[in-house]
Amino acid sequence: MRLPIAMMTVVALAGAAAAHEFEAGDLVIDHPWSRTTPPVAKTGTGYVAITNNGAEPDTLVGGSSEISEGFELHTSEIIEGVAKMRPLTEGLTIAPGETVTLEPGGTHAMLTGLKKPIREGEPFAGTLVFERAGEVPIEFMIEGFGGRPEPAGDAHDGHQQ
Ligand SMILES: [Cu+2]
Repeated sequence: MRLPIAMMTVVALAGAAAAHEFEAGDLVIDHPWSRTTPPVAKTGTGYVAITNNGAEPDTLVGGSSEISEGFELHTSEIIEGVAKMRPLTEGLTIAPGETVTLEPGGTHAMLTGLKKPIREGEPFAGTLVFERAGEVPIEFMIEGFGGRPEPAGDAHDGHQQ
């Protein structure tokens, strides 16, 4: 998705209460967020929008969170009507001038080996690792499961053991 800069500013202001962003070189990392999990969940998810204002592509290759053992990039695809996940082993490239959005039902960060449930009001620290921009410290805000519409066919429950 490509949004003009001016429009992004308006969106950020409109959501001022909950919006937060991080910058790393030419990258703007907008509103990393996560979802509450049931007490027994072994995995959580992370979402974020990343804009590349530079002249060179950069690639998100991984990351970490303080509440999980692992951090994997996954993408969801609908194959013959069934949502399936696959790891993005090649990373996620953000072309110059582009915004890449990790969101429910699409590409997301899988937080594996959760050390504790994710609860509302308990934001947690993490990092995103880029090929060019390097390791960028961020913080994930928490939204409840009703916080954003759940797309039909999101197979995310398939991850929760
Ligand atoms: Cu996943």
